[in-house]
Amino acid sequence: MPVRMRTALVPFATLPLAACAGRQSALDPQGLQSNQILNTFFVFLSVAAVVWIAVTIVLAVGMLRRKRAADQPLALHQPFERTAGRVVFVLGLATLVIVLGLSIVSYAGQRTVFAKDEHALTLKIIGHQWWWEVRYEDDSPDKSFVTANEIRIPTGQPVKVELESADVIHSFWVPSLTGKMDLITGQKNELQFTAKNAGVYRGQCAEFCGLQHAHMAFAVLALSPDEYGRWRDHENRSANSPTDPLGKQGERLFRARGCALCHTVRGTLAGGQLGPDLTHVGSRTTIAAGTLPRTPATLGAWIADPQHIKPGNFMPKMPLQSDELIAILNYLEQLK
Ligand code: HEC
Ligand SMILES: [Cu+2]
Repeated sequence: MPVRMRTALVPFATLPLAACAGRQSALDPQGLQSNQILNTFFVFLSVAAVVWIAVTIVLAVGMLRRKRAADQPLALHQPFERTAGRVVFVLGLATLVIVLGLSIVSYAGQRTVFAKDEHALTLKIIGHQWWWEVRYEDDSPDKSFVTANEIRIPTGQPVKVELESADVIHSFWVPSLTGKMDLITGQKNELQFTAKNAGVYRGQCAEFCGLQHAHMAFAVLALSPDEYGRWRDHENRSANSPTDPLGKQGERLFRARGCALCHTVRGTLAGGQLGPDLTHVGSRTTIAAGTLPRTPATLGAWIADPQHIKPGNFMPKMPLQSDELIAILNYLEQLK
């Protein structure tokens, strides 16, 4: 294709942006904060567009009505100089007013985006290379629990996430609900958001954090308050104990083959801290930080060779016989 034709096609490459909607889009806000961010964005965009169009028009007029070179280019033309001075002054003033106006719009927006609600539901989120630890902490420890890579929240209620990192800097970003915030080692950052509508929103680490950064996603499931309450009660319980022989064998192998060194399954002897909590892994929607949907097939493939699915991640390929793999898979599937 000739270069000129290719260049002419470039603007069309942005067309897919027009379809930005759904699970992960700042242009389709589903939270109070993301709504505010989008409104602020549109105010900035409109003002900038008006200024840009005005400048382009003046430039075009200037070019079309170009005067012939004067006989004495250095001679001053007093009335013209005065008018020009006034125009520059007025435009300078207009720039000042626009910048101040936009600052005010931006500050006003921050009141919503960074609002703090004392009664917010508080979660602690810890970034790991390359997955998310999610801690639901209650005043009474018997109502506190840990999960991973999935955040369930009630709609209509402010949610505060306290962000920390276990290793390098990560960034918490759910564009449909709110803006970004970094997770930094040794520092506590906070972000608050309120989901307006029930739905599943995708979040993504937004700060390059190593090899598998692109596979460090998570799901936010906004549920009705009733549904959320039921989920929380269930999630707070210890893991199901398998009753069938295969499941029992799987539970044994989970410890015997070393899985328990890195993973916790509450209510069992497995108490490892290096990897995601698996107490209710069977009811999560994805595995490996949003890399794959959770099905028996993907879970089996992951246990068989996690390095194939997510090269470089910190779960080693474990040498398992196929019958051992089947037993462990059967066990994990029961951890609903
Ligand atoms: C050396 C520590 C370690 C060992 C041993 C280990 N894992 Fe993992 N596991 C991890 C880490 C770290 C992750 C997160 C990987 C990622 O997503 O980047 C993980 C992720 C997982 C996940 C996905 C969880 C989720 O919600 O995404 C499952 C399931 C799992 N491991 C099962 C097992 C089983 C079964 C074994 C034993 C055969 C095992 N693991 C052994 C560290 C370990
Ligand atoms: Cu990252």
